[in-house]
Amino acid sequence: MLSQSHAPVPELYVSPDSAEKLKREAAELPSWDLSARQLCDLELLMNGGFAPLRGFLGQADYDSVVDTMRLADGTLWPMPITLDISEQFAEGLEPGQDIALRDPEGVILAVMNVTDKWSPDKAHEAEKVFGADDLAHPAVNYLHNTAGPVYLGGPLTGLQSPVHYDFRARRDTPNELRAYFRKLGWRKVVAFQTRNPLHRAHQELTFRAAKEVQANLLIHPVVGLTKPGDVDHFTRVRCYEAVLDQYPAATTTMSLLNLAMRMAGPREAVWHGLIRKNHGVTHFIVGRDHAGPGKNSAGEDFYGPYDAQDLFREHQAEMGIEMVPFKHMVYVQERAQYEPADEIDQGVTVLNISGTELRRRLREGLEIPDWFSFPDVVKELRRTSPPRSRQGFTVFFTGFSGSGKSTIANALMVKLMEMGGRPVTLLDGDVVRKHLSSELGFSKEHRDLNIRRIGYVASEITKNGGIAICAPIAPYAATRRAVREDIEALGAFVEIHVATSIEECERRDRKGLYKLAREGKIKEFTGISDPYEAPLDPELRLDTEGTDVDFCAQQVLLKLESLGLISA
Ligand code: PPS
Repeated sequence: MLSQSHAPVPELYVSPDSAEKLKREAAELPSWDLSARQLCDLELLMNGGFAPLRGFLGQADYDSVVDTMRLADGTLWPMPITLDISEQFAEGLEPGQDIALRDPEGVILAVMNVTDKWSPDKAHEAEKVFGADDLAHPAVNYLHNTAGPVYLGGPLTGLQSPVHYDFRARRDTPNELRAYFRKLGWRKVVAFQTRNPLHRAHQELTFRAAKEVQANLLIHPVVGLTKPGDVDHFTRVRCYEAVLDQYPAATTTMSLLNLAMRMAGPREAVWHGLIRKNHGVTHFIVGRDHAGPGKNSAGEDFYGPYDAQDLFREHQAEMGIEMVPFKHMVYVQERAQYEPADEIDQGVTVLNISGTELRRRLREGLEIPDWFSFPDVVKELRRTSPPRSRQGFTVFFTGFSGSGKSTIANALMVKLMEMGGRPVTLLDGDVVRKHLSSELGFSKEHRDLNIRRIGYVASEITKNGGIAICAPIAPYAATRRAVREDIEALGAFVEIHVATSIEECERRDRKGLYKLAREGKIKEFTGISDPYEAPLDPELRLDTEGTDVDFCAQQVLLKLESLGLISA
């Protein structure tokens, strides 16, 4: 029978006095600014979460971990923890040299004695560790498109832990958690790993798992890096705090784990188990498709639904942590309770809401029933994902000078302000060039910079729930697409092509600029002596010839309404 070991797990920190001295000396060393993922890895290396590792893997350990899931000495370790760097930084480095590892603010957190420097075979790493060299896997995509081409390995001297200002009271090192369990007399602890908000089914299954093995329960959510597109950890932690009230206080606790997940399914499950073992946990819940990365580029699952459980089971004796297989819980309407899917009788009504359906309901402000989640959890999720009609968005007009962009944009702004509800900001071409881009001219490079600046401001407005109306010429399709991508991560982007022909713009020549352009007095004039790439697929194309401004603005409003961005 497993029970918690009382010995502390080894950390890599030196004493505060030595750290001060080493920090001053390390200021002279070549230094590497850690990426977000490396920062998470470093924290768990230093605090013993990744014990027995004593630093980023050297080449022999890396090769062995990739091929056999074991360090070179045979110890089970399924995940390569590597320090990837640029060619440029690698150039001057020699094995034997010390380097300083810094956080994004430049604070030196650790010194690494570089023992190994090599260029990994990333395709091989992807095949072996993640099961396929397929960019649809988030960690494979990271490996090829974000991670540097050279790896460094070597032991670490920890000077200080990365600083967190959020949820400080909820973060514990492995030794802090061990001490907490010891103090409370918790000899058996079952951990639940999660990167999603918890709903009633999760509460039910974790509670049952703890009862089944007669253990205390640790909710151990990941707040480092999870799968792209997940609910942000601030929202999740508020949700977890709401769910925590549903457990008997004396039996359950929660602690946040600053892990950078890889979504590596079976290998990740074993890795998660080893990390939890280091945190003083004796049992670990492994569910269906644990740490699954979603579909591959052929639309199939990367791993079988029970591969993670099988691999964990195979190694659990060696790991010293026991798996509690997670049962898929479903809501049985007739009995008004959750039951394991494999234990229910035929003929009863089973209710379920998938993750996709939940997101749709949140987006559209639809009902989320009480049997599915807790009212406080739903309230938190709604606060973060209000319905589209309350989210920020950007309306991006593009067209020739004098096409009518500014006039229509102004009319739209006034109509939206009349409706009220969200702040509206107009980023008109001329206004932006006066306040944001006064030093820029009209070369391609300057126009692109100008549009990227407008895009940045619009993305901030959109993120914070406002309406940004932009009205530059924005002649280049690729730049408009880049702005769209930035904004769509935060809210809707509605592109409107004001399709007034160049002939009509020149005929109107409101500012007299076309005449000057024809005379060569203004160079690089869009449509006359500079290109304009018309949008191929805008959300709306406005034909201004023979119609008035009010009608054009009405068409935009109708489009916004059909997209669910404004409601009656
Ligand atoms: S861009 O290409 O999107 O950065 O242009 P934008 O910031 O919208 O600025 C266009 C306004 O600047 C005036 N202007 C010129 N336009 C095009 N080409 C040249 N060479 C040029 N020089 C000055 C012009 O008045 C544009 O205003 P709008 O409001 O579009 O008529």
